[in-house]
Amino acid sequence: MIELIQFPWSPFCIAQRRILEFSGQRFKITNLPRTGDRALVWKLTKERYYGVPIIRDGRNVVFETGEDTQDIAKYLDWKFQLGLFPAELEGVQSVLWRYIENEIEGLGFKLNDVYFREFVTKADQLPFIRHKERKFGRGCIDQWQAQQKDMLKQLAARLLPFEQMLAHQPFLLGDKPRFVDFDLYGMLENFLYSGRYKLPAAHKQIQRWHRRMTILKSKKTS
Ligand SMILES: N[C@@H](CCC(=O)N[C@@H](CS)C(=O)NCC(=O)O)C(=O)O
Repeated sequence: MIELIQFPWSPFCIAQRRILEFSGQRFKITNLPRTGDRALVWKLTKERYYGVPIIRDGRNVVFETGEDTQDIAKYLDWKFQLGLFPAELEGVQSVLWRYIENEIEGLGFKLNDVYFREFVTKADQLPFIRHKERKFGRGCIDQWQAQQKDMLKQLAARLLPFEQMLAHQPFLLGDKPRFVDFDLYGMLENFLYSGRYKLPAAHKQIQRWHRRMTILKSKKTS
């Protein structure tokens, strides 16, 4: 059985988890014990990777080999024949997933992190803050709190292209869900993880699509 090794709130992990659920296959979730403890990932990847998500499928351990790769999603797509990466959409998807994983993720995780005390256990809060401050500077989470209103406005603006796409079709690139649908879903579920936010009120199409994405099952298995 495939095993997903993850943090439950991580945008990239949520995207892969939703793909696995969509596949209809049985899979197992392993949450890393503590936010700072990557020992399991380090061991499974033979000391080549410490990020999440990774997946273990029997003797295969799959992890991202580059900043903008989609090795895990492509593996799942190949294994379960999900149709997430058709060749004719590869170019447009690769442009979109960079936008999704930078412009959308970059605001969504900061907005969610403002409430980290509500979803990170007390014992994990020190490594969590240290991890953030090492990358974004001391007091970064307080700054994100101060910028919350502006960041919410920016997020709504950055989501507008998706609202426009969904006005004409049920999924971002047509009548079938593709990788970028799951990718955007993961980033937005991370933004929503604290339970303190809603999707922007103006983006009705995104709200409908989000409900659809939450329950979607692959036709192959349903
Ligand atoms: N492009 C990667 C990004 C994954 C990523 O940034 N994961 C974060 C957690 S959300 C991570 O583990 N970063 C390394 C670290 O925290 O040390 C993917 O799609 O999986």
